[in-house]
Amino acid sequence: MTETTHHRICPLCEACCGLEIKTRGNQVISIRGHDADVFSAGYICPKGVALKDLHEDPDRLRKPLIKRDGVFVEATWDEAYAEIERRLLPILAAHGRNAAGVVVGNPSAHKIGLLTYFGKLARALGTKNVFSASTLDQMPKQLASGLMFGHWLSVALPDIARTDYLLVLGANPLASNGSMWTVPDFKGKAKALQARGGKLVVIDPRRTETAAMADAHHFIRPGADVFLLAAMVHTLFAEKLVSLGTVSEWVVGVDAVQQAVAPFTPEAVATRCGISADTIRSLARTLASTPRAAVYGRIGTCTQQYGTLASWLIDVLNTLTGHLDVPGGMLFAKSAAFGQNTAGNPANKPGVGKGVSTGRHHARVSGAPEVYGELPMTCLSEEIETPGEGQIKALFTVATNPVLSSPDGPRLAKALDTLEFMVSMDIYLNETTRHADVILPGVSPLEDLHYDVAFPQLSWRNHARYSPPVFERAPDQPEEWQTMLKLAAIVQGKGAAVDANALDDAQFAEDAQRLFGQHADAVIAATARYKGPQRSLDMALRAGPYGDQFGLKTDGLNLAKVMASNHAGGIDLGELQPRIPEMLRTPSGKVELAPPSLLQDLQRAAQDVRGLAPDLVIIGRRDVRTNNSWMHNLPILAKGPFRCTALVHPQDAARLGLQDGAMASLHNGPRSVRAQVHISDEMMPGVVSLPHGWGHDLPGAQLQVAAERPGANLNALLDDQLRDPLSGNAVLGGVAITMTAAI
Ligand SMILES: Nc1nc2c(c(=O)[nH]1)N[C@H]1C(S)=C(S)[C@@H](COP(=O)(O)OP(=O)(O)OC[C@H]3O[C@@H](n4cnc5c(=O)[nH]c(N)nc54)[C@H](O)[C@@H]3O)O[C@H]1N2
Ligand SMILES: Nc1nc2c(c(=O)[nH]1)N[C@H]1C(S)=C(S)[C@@H](COP(=O)(O)OP(=O)(O)OC[C@H]3O[C@@H](n4cnc5c(=O)[nH]c(N)nc54)[C@H](O)[C@@H]3O)O[C@H]1N2
Ligand code: SF4
Ligand SMILES: [Mo]
Repeated sequence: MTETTHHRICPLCEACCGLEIKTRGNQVISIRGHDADVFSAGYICPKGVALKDLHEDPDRLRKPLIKRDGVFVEATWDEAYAEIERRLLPILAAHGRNAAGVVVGNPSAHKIGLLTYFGKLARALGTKNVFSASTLDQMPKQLASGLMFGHWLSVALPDIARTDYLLVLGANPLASNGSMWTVPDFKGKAKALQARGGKLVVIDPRRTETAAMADAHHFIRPGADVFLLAAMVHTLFAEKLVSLGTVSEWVVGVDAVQQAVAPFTPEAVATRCGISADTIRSLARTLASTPRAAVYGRIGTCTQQYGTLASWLIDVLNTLTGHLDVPGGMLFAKSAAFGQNTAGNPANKPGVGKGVSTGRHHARVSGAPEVYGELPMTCLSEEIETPGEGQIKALFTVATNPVLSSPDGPRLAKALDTLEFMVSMDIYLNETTRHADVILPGVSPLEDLHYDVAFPQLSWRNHARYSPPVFERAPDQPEEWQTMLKLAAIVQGKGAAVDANALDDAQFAEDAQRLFGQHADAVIAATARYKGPQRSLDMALRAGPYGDQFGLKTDGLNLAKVMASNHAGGIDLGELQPRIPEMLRTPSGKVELAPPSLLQDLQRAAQDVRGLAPDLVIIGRRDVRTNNSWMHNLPILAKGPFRCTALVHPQDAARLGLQDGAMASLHNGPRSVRAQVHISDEMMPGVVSLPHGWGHDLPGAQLQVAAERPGANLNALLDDQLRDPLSGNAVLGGVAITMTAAI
């Protein structure tokens, strides 16, 4: 049989690397980086290679499962849809639309079918009970960026190829490969920065892989970033270092920021941060005096009680030091399709917009405000448990495993058992989907077409890349967008027999009408060769900032051209460029440096400046061979040293009587887990690190490889009541624990 070479973007993490995949028949022979890829230039990590194991994993589901008398049995797709219709509709009829909840997880961000069609299911359900991994992750950054720049995905990105100083807080891109910043081969780019005389500085409670290669690393007490950042802003004003540079006429709120940070002198915050006042001043001065400099913060700065404030202050620093919207500083990507901050469609006017707002509705039990259409994930258990109007009785989970990935997973597991009905779209029978009544499997990534909807909006360089499926899917296996449309039709009472393609045609026509009005028919005709997400993609590319405007601009982009560039590694659209004011979508048409809700929340921080540090707190950790909770079943990644260890500083180990390699019990109130101790001076004294996504020893899951070394579930230790009040994001780090040697 002949060998075929395919080029495919890796869908496993935000780096979006281009892969070269060789196949013979239906066998994967090899996976390596695609050297010609215009964006990732051959870079790859071990997870990319593991796509072969994922494709071949015997535990990966290939047929729908229906639970009958407590046991899962294989079913046809028609049987599964019929079961959902039969069980779900009476619940909606009896208890109303809010009786259904939907939870969508991280892999959906990497699937065009799930990302562009999930909203259709949520809208068809008409429920307020929509949850996602965003509130375990980046919602603070999205809210802060939305308030400042006008859209949830208008996130400023370090121009790493041209900067001379990069300050990184709460991110470890050497393990995570970058987040809210699509930057394959961060290490290579950081080394190039250092080679041209630039500096990388890391602020992290652990001396991470990224910190180890940095020019300087400062430990910080978990959760204290807001104090450090506010004191740096304070220093800029106190030492007259504020200089807005090219964006000065487009920024409002500078005076209000100056007033708001007045209490945060470096001396006032030093103990709280564990960083000296001199160091804080010096960080601020270096940032101000380096012409090309950038500050980047990620999950460590989000998953804490001041997550939105910290995310905001990072961009306040970038702005006040003249680094916003300049080469070598922080720039905004201009994505070829689906960007809400590009002219794109006629309704989307450059420079001003609706901005963002929160609290259009509230969680029933806690009263937490809606943010970006969602309620906090940490409200899910109580919304299922608490009786009354609007109680969740039926749940859809889509590509998510919250029993492991959300705080107080054991509580959620119990709550899921009380549901009247649960449907999971997932590729595994795992810790969460074992609670479902019906599981609908997605395709293998190698059987799926791919275009990144979200990540080009967060990319270090502009690009457009499309991957066709490597293998054909089984004849009866639907694509995930089709499943989503079927579910949407069922909950609308249109019947399980409805034709998903016909529904899609009708909905596309509606979208075209809404966006293009009198030109809708021409748009429908121009994109008629495609269906499903491909058709939406063609429309978005053609109407987008580089688009062919449906034939008006002959040298512009369309899907056919992007497809044709697949083997050449995609289409490079150049370095990021300054985009203010055109990219703004705030009602004022300005960068809002001082959103009132943030100034108000800063007072909460001001009252906590002298807060005492607990003796021991816990934080998370990522390893390059893991991906949240779901890749521990792949042999190539699972081999090697055991990774789910609790890192403890030698002083803490001595104080607590812990031995290297021995087991310890970790306690947080009534919650406890056991984990293996690894003594390491990588840790800041008083801080323990345990990775999340482990704990594969729960009965009923079908993950043979993962179960061999299950590890401990960090989220069994965390409380689901701690949140950043503005964004609803969970607090996943800096939580006080106690630790004892296990007997
Ligand atoms: N303590 C602590 N907890 C954390 C974090 C932390 O740092 N510390 N990080 C948080 C973050 S950032 C995130 S994003 C969340 C992630 O949490 P989740 O969004 O729940 O994601 P995963 O745990 O990765 O689970 C992904 C699920 O999707 C399934 N899946 C994989 N591919 C596909 C597919 O193609 N189709 C379908 N239908 N399903 C698929 C997998 O089998 C798995 O069940 O975890 C959060 N939890
Ligand atoms: N290999 C691998 N890659 C991944 C993932 C994975 O699970 N495995 N998950 C993906 C996902 S969903 C995401 S969201 C991204 C996340 O990408 P990153 O944000 O880079 O994630 P981490 O590697 O967890 O780095 C967070 C860092 O914050 C530090 N930290 C903890 N608390 C604090 C604090 O209070 N302040 C400061 N300054 N630092 C703190 C931690 O020690 C850690 O080094 O990674 C993605 N990529
Ligand atoms: S860094 Fe690894 S997992 Fe992430 S996209 Fe690249 S190859 Fe895939
Ligand atoms: Mo994430």
